Amino acid sequence: MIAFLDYGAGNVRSVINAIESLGEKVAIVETPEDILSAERLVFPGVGAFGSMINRLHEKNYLEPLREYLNSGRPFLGICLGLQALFEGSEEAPGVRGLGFIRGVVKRFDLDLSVPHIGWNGLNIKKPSLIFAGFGGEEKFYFVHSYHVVPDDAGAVLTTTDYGCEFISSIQIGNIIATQFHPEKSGSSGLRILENFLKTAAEQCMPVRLAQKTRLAKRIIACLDVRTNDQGDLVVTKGDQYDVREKGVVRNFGKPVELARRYYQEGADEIAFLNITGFRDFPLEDMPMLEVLRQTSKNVFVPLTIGGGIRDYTDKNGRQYKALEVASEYFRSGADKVSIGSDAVLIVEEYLRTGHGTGLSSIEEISRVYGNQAVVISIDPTRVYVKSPDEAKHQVIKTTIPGPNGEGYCWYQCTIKGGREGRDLDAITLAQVCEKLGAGEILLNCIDRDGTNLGFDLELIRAVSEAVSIPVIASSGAGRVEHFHEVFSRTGAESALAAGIFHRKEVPIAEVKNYLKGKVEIRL
Ligand code: 1PR
Repeated sequence: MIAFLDYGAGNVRSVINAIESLGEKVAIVETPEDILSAERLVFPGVGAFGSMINRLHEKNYLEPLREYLNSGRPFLGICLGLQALFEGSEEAPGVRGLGFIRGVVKRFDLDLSVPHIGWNGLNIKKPSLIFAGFGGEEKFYFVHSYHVVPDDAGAVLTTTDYGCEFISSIQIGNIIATQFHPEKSGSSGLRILENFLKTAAEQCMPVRLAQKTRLAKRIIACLDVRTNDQGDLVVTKGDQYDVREKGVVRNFGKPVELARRYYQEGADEIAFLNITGFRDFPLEDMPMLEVLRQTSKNVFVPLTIGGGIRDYTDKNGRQYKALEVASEYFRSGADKVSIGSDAVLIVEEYLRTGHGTGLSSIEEISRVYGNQAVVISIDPTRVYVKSPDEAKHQVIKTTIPGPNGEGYCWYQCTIKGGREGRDLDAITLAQVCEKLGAGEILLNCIDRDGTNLGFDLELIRAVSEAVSIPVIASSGAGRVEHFHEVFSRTGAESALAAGIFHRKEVPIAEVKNYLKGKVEIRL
């Protein structure tokens, strides 16, 4: 039996699912005494350092945790569950951590995108039971803006390279903690968990050739989900956002089954977009929560969910915060939420007043769950102009002239699934969202969506150069070459596709085989 510390934030369901998939039983810690009597403890920290420590404090878990750690019984900390072991974090100045390891948690100070999101490798520094069965070249899923800096290097189990060499896991006796997420790292991650769960495993030291670890470019499968005219929840796919063919909503199958297929085929991440979320209220749209619960039972890569994440007042006048909606999604198995229409309205307000309110969905969700949990989904469309000063927006010079030979364009943001254009450009939107706390940009393009013509490289380049958070290139993938093109010619960290995967025109494995040797990927 594994005691499991759920302090009420973030997606802990995936860790429980991963452990249970290995045949182990999980008992959720309900009281401080449960920590003291545990024989094995798993602590999957998710969210932001300050709110995590506050929650642990409110639940009177801090002292029992220190006592448990000092007893030397087996402990596995994940992500914030590693950072919590330290004395404090730059993320929450003045908030004291558990102090089990001397040292602090620092924010990445790099020219690269932060958060560090994606699949990266390990430089193994000492033998450990968790490495049984490893070759040394495996990649694991990371998502964090902060990394631990111990005073003493003795605890370091692995390091990882991302602009600098940072500590990606520690081990002191039976206390093991990883910055990466084993529960989100496919079969390699499950093996780490399995090794930890075994009581008498051998200590192993897999050898990697002495080169730096490299962050892989991610291939993301996207499932646009909506209810069709028969009332079934289906995966659909539009052409330039029109999902109907001869008046009927296209149906590519059931979301849970398709997500499982893409996981097995090697997708590095799965995104679900509830494309009619802008008109329904997701907490009443329970099927999406159920889709997440079911998917997270056997899909062990990150799951993003979008659609309808905004404040909402129901017909009885009850107000719901976007944060509540997001919390429900995280509890059901989502790792990130993506915000579309609401982000546009928030940025418009920001540009009107010159500041954030502190109460917007982007600010509130990132404060509680961390920046990495907030993705901004942008649905832009090109607006051509003859000269840069013809529009008061961020205009780019284009090599694809407009219908009247225009040599410039700006990218107009839309809301409600592309139905309504707004007086705001995609580059400004991305920049303001980053300031407000967003951790990643999902950059669609209505003009390219479903066309198979390739990604809009000019759009992706312009946005990725304008922000320092990772950008997911989306819309238009039609051939394997398009993925290489987007990675070699823009700053995109990942590429998302839908139609070619749904129609089985280009399987994920074919994309990866083509990229192998050209671009760092997870095989
Ligand atoms: O505005 O916060 O409620 O979120 C709604 C979400 O639903 C947004 O993320 C928005 O992008 C999405 N959405 C709304 N309507 C549609 C539609 O298609 N009618 N889908 C829609 C967006 C675009 C991509 C697509 C790529 C790749 N789908 O996600 O998967 O373009 O497609 P391809 O590879 O086939 O070209 P809110």
